[in-house]
Amino acid sequence: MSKPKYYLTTPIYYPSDNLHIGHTYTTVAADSIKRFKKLQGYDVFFTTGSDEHGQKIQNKAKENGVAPKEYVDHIVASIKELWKMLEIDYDCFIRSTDEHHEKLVQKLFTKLYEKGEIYKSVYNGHYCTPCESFWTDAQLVDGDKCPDCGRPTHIEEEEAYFFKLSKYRDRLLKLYEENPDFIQPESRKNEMINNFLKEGLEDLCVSRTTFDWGVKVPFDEKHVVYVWIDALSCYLSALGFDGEGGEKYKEFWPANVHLVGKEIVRFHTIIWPALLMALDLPLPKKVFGHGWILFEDDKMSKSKGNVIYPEPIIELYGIDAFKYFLLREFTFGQDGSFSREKFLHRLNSDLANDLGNLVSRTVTMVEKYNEGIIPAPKAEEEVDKSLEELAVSVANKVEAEMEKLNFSYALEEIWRLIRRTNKYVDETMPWVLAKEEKKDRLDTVLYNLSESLRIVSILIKPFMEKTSDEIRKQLGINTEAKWEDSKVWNSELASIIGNKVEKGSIIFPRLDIQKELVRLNEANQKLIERRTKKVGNGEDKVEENKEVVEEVKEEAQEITIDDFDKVKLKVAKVVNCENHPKADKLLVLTLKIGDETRTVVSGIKKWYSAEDLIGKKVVVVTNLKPVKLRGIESRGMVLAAEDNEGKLSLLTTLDELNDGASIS
Ligand code: ME8
Repeated sequence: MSKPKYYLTTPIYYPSDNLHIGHTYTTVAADSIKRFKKLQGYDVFFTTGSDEHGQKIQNKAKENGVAPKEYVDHIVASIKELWKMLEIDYDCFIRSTDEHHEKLVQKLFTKLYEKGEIYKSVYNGHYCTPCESFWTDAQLVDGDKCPDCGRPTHIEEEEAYFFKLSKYRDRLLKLYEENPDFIQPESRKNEMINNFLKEGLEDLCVSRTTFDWGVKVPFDEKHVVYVWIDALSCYLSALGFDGEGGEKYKEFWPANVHLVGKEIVRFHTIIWPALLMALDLPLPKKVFGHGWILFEDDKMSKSKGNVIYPEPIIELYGIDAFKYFLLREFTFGQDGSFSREKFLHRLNSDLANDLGNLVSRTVTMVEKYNEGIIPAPKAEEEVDKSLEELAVSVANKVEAEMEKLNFSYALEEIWRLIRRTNKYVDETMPWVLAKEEKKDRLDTVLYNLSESLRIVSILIKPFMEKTSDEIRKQLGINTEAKWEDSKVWNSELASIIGNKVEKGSIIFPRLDIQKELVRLNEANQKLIERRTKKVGNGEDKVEENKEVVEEVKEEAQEITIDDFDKVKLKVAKVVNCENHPKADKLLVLTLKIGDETRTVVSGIKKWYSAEDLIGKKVVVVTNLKPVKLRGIESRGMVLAAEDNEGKLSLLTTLDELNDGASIS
């Protein structure tokens, strides 16, 4: 029997800047839905991507002196890097510049025109360039300001094509009425009806002539297709739809759910279904408009310097802690406020104290009291029943919550079981049973703890795959987790009796919150500074992601004195210094280190001239592997400090010392 199909999408994000925790939120949620549905036996297709056309991107590329495609190519590479880091399991990353997508847009546009759904006229309206949006008088704030970004708009008048959106008002209202789940959560539906449909819809401007970075209208090439027809039809081209059919399209369309942020619900629940109606194509089943992640109750923005990037968090605490926090802390449909304290508290309470602790004490006790073998249950008592009943009931509750995309409630149900199991340890006191040599009862308790954890390992899999795998490994389970196995206690098919447990490292160590706050804040600030300095060149962005990740990793890693001892540091005297003949930024230093003389090439010419250095004492790493820098072999590295304004200074000793002196 073929598996039921499930198609879900995230928005295709603008590659105008690095993505932040908000974009990551939607993508992580989609990824968990995919994993959950897969575990339930669905054949899932998950699309994400990038929305690359438009004036804003064209302007940004110009500012940076590169062609638009070159500009987006680099940022898209860094977006893909981020999804890879988060192990996002998407099936298609659609780029609106993909050739087959552009062809589809042209086909759909032409079809709409031929059907009389699109007509040519003149547009006259308030336009916000950064947001690429026209606004009606009623929508503007403080006279002429854009309601989205608050910047001034200006009047634009131009020849344009229009889609007859106005005629779909009644059909849209009927759609909402007949499909109460089409817009979720419910409050967003009311917003759409009251704010947009009640007053009646205006036709929609769907082409522009003032910029050319877009898909050309095939029968009128001075126009490019403007925003939404281009962006929304990505959901179809991702399935290989060519205007008529396509294999994946036939299997997966209509989408089960489009996940979007609340600010673009309007486009997905008014324009998108109207376009599909006009094209006689089936409509998606659901659009879920989730809330925004704010930073300490404020909207994140680069200019306020309060953008939270996911990379440092992931590097310091791992993918699972990050995903768990996003999905557990915020109610999906509502706005939520991010703070580092909240993140660290959740880590300590839910992951270290509740889950980590349960895994570690269970495995330790099986090792200690039964030579590492999970025993069969023997003497039962009343208290076992309540644990067992709760454990087998959680999967159904998770299913019900996931149906409504209530991630936080689904996780809360799972944590109820984890906490109940921890309480069971306190109630049954296995250490007392061991002392009193009540072996049969002890076996049952050890079994029940392990069995409860087996069930937990399945339940958390869609949200925290690595942790699920780790728990299963520690329980000696080497089979794939199956969702149905979480509904049966003492399941014969998924039996763990006789398994040898394998104690691993602590899965979530307890953190010193004050210390971590400083680390987390510094890592994010560093990234913000770099990203603010280096706008533009996306290649830098990919590199810079890697650099920062490396730095954060280094910061996260404590070293022992033995590690430090590996680095041999000495005082050296600069006996000669010359400009590198083939490089603008390099100086070639001749260093005397005791009896030895060696050449070191250093990139410090911006701060020092050759004369500044001759006769000076510096600190050099002597056991660094030699490298050739522009043809000259460098044997060692001189040390320098750099402050946050980029000023650099070479290190030396406080008192005059002979060269060759060791540093430790
Ligand atoms: O709107 N909190 O792209 P975009 C939660 N290209 N989610 C957030 C968020 C925040 N603070 N910030 C961003 C576009 N998001 C269009 C979409 S779709 C056919 C075209 C998430 O780069 C959220 O999902 O501005 C939001 O809808 C999306 O990123 C906006 O991404």
